[in-house]
Amino acid sequence: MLDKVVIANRGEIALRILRACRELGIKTVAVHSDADRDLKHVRLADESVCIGPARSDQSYLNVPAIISAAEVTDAVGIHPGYGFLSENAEFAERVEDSGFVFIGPKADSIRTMGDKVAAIEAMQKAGVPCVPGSDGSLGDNDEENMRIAREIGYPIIIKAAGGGGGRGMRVVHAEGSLLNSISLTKSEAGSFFGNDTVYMEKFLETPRHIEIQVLSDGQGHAVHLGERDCSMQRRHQKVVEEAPAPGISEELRNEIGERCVEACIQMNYRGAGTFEFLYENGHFYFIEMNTRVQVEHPVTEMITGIDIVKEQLYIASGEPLRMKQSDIKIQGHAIECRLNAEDSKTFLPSPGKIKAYHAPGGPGIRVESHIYAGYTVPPYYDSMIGKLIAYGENRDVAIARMLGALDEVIIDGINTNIALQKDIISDSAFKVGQTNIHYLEKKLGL
Ligand code: MV4
Repeated sequence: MLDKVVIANRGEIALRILRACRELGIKTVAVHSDADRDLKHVRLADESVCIGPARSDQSYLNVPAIISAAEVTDAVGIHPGYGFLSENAEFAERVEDSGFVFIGPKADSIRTMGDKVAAIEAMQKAGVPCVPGSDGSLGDNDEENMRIAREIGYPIIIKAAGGGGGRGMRVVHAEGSLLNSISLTKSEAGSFFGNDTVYMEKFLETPRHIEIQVLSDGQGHAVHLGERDCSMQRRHQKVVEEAPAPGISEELRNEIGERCVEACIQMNYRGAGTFEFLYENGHFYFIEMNTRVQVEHPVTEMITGIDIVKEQLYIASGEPLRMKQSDIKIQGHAIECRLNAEDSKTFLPSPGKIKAYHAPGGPGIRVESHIYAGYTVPPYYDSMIGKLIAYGENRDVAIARMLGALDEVIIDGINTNIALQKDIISDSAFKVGQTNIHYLEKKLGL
C-alpha cells in the first residue's frame, strides 16, 4: 500500500480522502491555499503545506507547487479529488514523470475522455450504446453536414469535442439555422477550449441523466457498481442524486453495466470512473466519461457497501481488483442532497462565518462535510459546503430519513439551499421517480 499521499484538493472531498487514507494506514499531506488554513482536513492531516494564495489558479491549480509539496514531504502518491486538476492529463503525466503515483487513470485515458469525439469512438468500438450522431467530427462541407443532420433527424445538437459538463453546445431545430449554428459553436469552441472540433447528435428532449460507476485495475479486471440518477440539476449543477435509479430493472442495469465493464477492459482503464448516459424511453445513450471520483459517489457506496476512495487507493498501489462482479450486491436505496452556501432566491454564493452548526443523525444518515461552528466559508471556491446522504431499505424510507435530516440540520450565519432541498425531496413528481434533466429548472420557473 502507498506510504504517504498528498491530498490535492480542499473541502469535503479532501476530508473524505483523508478518512480513507487513515483507515488504510496511509500518511497524509494536506496542501492548501492561504485562505484554507482552517480547513478541517488540514488540522487532521499528518503534515500540511501551504501552496499559494487564495486564488485557485495560484494554489489548487499550481502544478509545480503541488509536485514540490510531494517532493519535500516524501509522499509517494497524489490524490486529485474532483474538479481542479483531477481530469488534467498534463498534470497526471507530470505527477508520474516526477516519480509519484497519480491516484487516477493513466494520462492517456484522461486525454481520450477529454476529447468527446475520441471518447464516443472508443465507446462505439467497445459496444457501448451512443446517441445517433455524426460518428466523428464535422468537416467543412455544408452539403455533407446538412445531409448528416437530415439523416439523424431534427432536432439535433452541435457539441464541442473539447467541451463537456454543459459548455459549448447548441440545439438546432430546423435546417434553416444549421450552418450558422455550426459556425457559431465552432468559433466559441475555438476560443473557450482552444479546439474548434465539433460533432453532431440527435437532441434528446426529456432524458434522465443516469451514470454507471466502475472500478477497473488496469490489469484486466473491472466491475460496475450499478447506476445513479442525477437528473435533478440546475444549470448543469447537480442538486440531488440517488442510487439505484428509479425504474431501472436489474436486467437493464446488468446489461449496460457489462458494456461499461467491457469498455474498461478494452481501454485498459485504471481507477474509478463514471460512464454518463442520457436515458429515454428505456434506452441508454452514452454521452461522456468522467475519469475522477465524483461528488455523488457516496450513494453508490451506501447501496453496495464498497468504499470507492479506498478502492482507488488499492488500485493505485498496484493491487489487482479486490472483488468480482458476483461479489457486488445492490441493496436498498440512497439519496444525496448537496448543501450549498448560496442565496435561496438568487442562487448567488453566500460565503461567511458559520455561527452555529448542528449535524443531523439517526439510522441511515451520513454527513460528508468539513464545516464546523466558527468556520468561515471563503468566497474563492465552489459554494458546496457538504452533502447529506440518506440510506434506507427502500426509496420511501430513504426519502423519509432525508426529510428528517433536512429538518434536523442547523447552519446559522450563512444562507443555504436547505429550504430548496426540502422542497425537492417533498415534491410529488420526485416522490414517484418521474423527473428528467429539465424538471428542476421548470419547477423553479427558469
Ligand atoms: C445532450 C442533451 C440532449 N441530447 N445530448 C449537457 C451537459 C453535457 N454533459 C451533455 N448535455 C446534454 N447533452 C443530446 N444528444 C442534453 C444535455 C443536457 C443535460 C445533460 C445531462 C444533465 C443535464 C443536462 C442539462 C441540459 C442539457
